[in-house]
Amino acid sequence: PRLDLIPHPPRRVPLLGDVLGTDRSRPLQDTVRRGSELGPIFRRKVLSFELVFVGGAELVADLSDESRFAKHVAPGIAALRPLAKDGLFTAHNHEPNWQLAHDVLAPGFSREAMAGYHRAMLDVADRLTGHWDAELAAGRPVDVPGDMTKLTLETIARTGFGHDFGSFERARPHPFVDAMVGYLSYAQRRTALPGPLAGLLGGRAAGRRAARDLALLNDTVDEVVRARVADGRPGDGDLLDRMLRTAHPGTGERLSLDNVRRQVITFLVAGHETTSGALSFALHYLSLHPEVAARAREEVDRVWGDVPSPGYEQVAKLRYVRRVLDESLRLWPTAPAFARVALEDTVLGGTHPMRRGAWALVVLPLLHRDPAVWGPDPERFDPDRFEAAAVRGRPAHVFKPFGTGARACIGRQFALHEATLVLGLLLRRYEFTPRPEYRLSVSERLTLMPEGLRLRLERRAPRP
Ligand code: MNH
Repeated sequence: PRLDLIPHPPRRVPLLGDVLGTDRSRPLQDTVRRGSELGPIFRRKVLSFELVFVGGAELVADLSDESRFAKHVAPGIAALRPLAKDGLFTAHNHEPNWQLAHDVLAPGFSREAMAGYHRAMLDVADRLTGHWDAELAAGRPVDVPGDMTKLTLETIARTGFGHDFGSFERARPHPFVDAMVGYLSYAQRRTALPGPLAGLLGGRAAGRRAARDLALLNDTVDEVVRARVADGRPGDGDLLDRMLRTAHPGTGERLSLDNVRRQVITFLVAGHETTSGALSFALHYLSLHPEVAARAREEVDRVWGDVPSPGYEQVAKLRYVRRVLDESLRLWPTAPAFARVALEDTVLGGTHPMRRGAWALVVLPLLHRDPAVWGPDPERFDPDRFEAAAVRGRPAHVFKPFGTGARACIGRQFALHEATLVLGLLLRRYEFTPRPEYRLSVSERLTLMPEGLRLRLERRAPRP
């Protein structure tokens, strides 16, 4: 965009730009704070590099025009390239493996495929409630982000790859999770302060640790793939099966073994961090809003009745629980930003000329709080914002937690099914009490998480 038209923070420092006075461990929330002062489009300078941020609904709608804009692999995602290379999430639009993998894997997210994953999702949820029952009996509050991460990692590993990390049987997180968190945080730090400065501040120890994390992630995945290949039996049509055995319907091409590794890493990472955060924020808000929790519980009791384990079809019927999730993702979209690049010289929103190849970051927490769309009190948690009539009354492209266009989230239905199922099961079984001293504190490692969230549980009286 033509930069002189775009506001920036008032005080700039020679050489460093707008870096000083920023919160390096929470760059997204820092940007959101600046953005709410600076307006629908603004820029921040990091060293000699200008980043352009967009949070206003009209401009985001324009950036969603697929004929003029496309996904850009911005620095935050580019930092994951050493790990995920041309895997689905980190691939450049022009890389042939994107289309190939997309076409081969899309049927893995069809309705039928999802129905096939349902049983495994229930099994993993049972492990969670088993663990929570034990915590409850021991009089301990539960570690929500920790346990949601175990749940979502087990779910994607089981449904996608027939692999069991044994997360609930471990006292410490699985080394894969530690390595992943380590690597994501490293990638984020490098992004917040790119170039030689990041190297200096990060230090060699950080680089060595990142290399170790990378090696562990690769080894874990190699082991999962090797086990399946050695096994020889076809799996039950899970994602790994599709990756290894399905030819492209048009060209007959297959994914290379190296690309399969990249896809497995991609799905293990992309398939659990974000859903874990979404569940955690939803539980946070449910604990703070007993009237919302009561309505949601009433729905679960009414729709599911006394069936011991709800069927696939019964999950989508939890309309209000789903709204709780949507509203949590509105306030805390756990993948909080994505980038759009101009495919041609164009004028963004009729005001900001952009050259072909110029790009901007969509800041979802700003979009999701634009008062022109969400009214005067966008911070208020209110699932009724997602009632069908209210949704119909809003323009398109105002709620984008799963991104947009051809590169939008392939796992959206998977995440929503899993999260709705689990919230339904938890609401049916427990009451959640917040700890009075807890104030929401959101940690960032490319994705968002309610840091330190613990809840006290009570077992609900068994239903008559
Ligand atoms: Mn998911 C892309 C958010 C769950 C696998 N995901 C995206 C994008 C967003 C996103 C935003 C687009 C990023 C961009 O434009 O650069 N994803 C989420 C959220 C949740 C989520 C908020 C949960 C809540 N994602 C999942 C799950 C899976 C998954 C579950 C896998 C099972 N996501 C992906 C993949 C992509 C993606 C793969 C890349 C798709 C592509 O580029 O073709």
